[in-house]
Amino acid sequence: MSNDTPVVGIIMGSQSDWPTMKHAATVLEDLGVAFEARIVSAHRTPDRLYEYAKSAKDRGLKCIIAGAGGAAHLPGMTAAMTALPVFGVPIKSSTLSGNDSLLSIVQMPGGIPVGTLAIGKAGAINAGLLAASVMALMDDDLAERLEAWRAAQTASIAEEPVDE
Ligand code: RP5
Repeated sequence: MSNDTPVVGIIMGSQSDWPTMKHAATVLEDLGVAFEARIVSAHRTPDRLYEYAKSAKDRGLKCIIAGAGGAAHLPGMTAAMTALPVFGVPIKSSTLSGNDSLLSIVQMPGGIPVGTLAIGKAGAINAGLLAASVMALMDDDLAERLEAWRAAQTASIAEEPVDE
């Protein structure tokens, strides 16, 4: 992780979410966006959640990526306590394949927004990219790196399929 002051906070409800959420971290690392990663559970550590969300803006964070599974209240409760942009990543749960996580995160009441991503790895990657896009609005060098990242992705896509 970068030594710079974090501008993106990645939070997750459990250590078990990290294999998914590390994909958001990898994107931010690749793009040179300073971030922090913390375990913050809406249910198991509610006081930690309160402290994290309430202090986020004053600590310099510009947006938060929140991953949670099952009864996934972390993104919504975080958004309830900060006006920073919150991107929610539904973790693919073992029992309901992440449909529980998705519905818990996406169906917010009007007035408290959570930008909800896809279930699992793709959602975590895209949350990292969205956070980088937000930061790129204020950072021309990052905007260039983001354009380069996307161009490299485009260039990596073969025109014809091969047998694997
Ligand atoms: C949620 O419960 C976490 O976000 C995690 O996805 C899920 C299961 O947590 P563990 O029982 O694996 O710690 O709070």
